[in-house]
Amino acid sequence: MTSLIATPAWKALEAHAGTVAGLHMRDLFAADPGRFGAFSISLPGIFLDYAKNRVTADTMALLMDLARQAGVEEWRQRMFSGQAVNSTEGRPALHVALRNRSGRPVMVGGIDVMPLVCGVLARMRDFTGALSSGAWMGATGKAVSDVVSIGIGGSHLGPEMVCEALTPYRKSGPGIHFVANVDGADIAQALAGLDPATTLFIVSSKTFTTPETLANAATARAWLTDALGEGAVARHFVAVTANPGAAAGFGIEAANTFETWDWVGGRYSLWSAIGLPIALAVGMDAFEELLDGAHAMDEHFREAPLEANMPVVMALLGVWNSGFLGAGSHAVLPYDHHLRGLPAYLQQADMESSGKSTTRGGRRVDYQTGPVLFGAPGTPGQHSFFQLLHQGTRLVPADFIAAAESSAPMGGHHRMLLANFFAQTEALMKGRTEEEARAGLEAAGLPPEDLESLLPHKVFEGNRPTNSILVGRFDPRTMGMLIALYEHKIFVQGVIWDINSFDQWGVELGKELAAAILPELEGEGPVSGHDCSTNGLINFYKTLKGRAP
Ligand code: G6Q
Repeated sequence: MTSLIATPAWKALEAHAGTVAGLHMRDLFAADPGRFGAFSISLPGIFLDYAKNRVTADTMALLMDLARQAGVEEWRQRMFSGQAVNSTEGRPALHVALRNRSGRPVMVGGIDVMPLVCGVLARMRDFTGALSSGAWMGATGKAVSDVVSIGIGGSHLGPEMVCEALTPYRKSGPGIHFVANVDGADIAQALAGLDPATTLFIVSSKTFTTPETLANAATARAWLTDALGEGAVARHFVAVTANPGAAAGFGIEAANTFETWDWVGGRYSLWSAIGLPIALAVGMDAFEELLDGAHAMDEHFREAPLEANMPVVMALLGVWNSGFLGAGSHAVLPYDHHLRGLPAYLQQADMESSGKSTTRGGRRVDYQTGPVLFGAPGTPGQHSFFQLLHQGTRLVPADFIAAAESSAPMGGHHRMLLANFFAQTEALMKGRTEEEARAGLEAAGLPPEDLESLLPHKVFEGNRPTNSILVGRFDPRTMGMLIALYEHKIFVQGVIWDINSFDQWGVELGKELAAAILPELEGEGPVSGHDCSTNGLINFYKTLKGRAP
């Protein structure tokens, strides 16, 4: 099959990129006062301004050609109709079914999965109600005061991020804690101060074979049973899994096991019972509003023409920035304290999905795929790594994300926050010319020799691409829209790059090697079966542990 970069649409973009290379966004704005209107998309609840990108109308038209050539519309249809778009694992990727509020059936292998999805949602509603009302009691008859969610990767990052993002919508009810790391410090910290008699554990693991999660679950179980005996497990453990047999083997009853399915990818699973901690934190009504928001974005993604399709446009800008402007990274900058976990969440969503170098057909790609995603909340980021965004040698496209309304109105804080939000994208776009810098230094009364030496440092090239995403407020619905927006952006990029966004084979090798090394750490004597660095490190560790090799 022809490589992406040999296709007509890519070649046309390559030729076009030469003409855009010399353009500065300042000039594009000066030439077209309607640029904001032309390069923005407004949906009920969420707004995207992408005018501050190094694109013209021609660029966007050529990018749309690329999307059509790559078959974005057909792939979108395949995903929504339950075809096995996760080709290397032979599965559909049907996170959209989890928030399908349309009443339309979603078929997997000839079976409508919507009754299953709705059934689990109903069970989640019963469970969260019982827990918050105190009807669910622990083994000693006490109500639950704390819930500890044990899971890792896709079974952790989404629930934790959304719980944090929806802090203003927190219902009174049990405290929610998360344990992901196999480092014992994580669970030790979570359990410190908790009372076994009033603590409930959710073991979230699609496979129920993940070593970190099973180790943490075993430690939690021992902590509980040491205090309350084996019989307590039934009242203090629930599971979310696609492997109920393994959960039963652990001692979790079928009645306390919430089902998820192999057609839901881990990093796309917060909409399933994996989101149980979210439902506990904000209540089932708010959890369903989160699903409603995601569904609204799904409907937009399904139906809007590519030109006016928010995820498609964001995806194409990402392809443009990496494929034609040489950007190797992408910053996500939420101007909202409660969204501080969003970059870490998107790191998994994006980098595990797009960190691939093999096409669907098994060929090594000869172009760049997913960028390194990073980020931090504004304004702390401005006092840290933004220097590189403004004046570094690398081009770092960025998404700025903010809400018009604060969830914590405190004097003028929100206006200050938003002033920074607006100012940063303006500064990144405009930069500061030598003339402007000179005028500023002259106005400051700098002596000529100091002025000349300082001048080069005061110049900002500008022309740095940014998207601005603005919502009314970060409520459950807009959070659902925002997350689904990024999910579909990632999917569209995967289609264009001809990679499978839904597998993650790259995480396997390290897991296998760790399993082989684990017994070696316990064994006597030096190890010699690895490269000399790994042998040396393990043997030095043994020395440090007081076990001479
Ligand atoms: C995500 C990945 C991965 C997964 C974890 C946890 O898409 O598949 O991050 O979520 O490895 O897996 P389990 O839920 O099976 O424990």
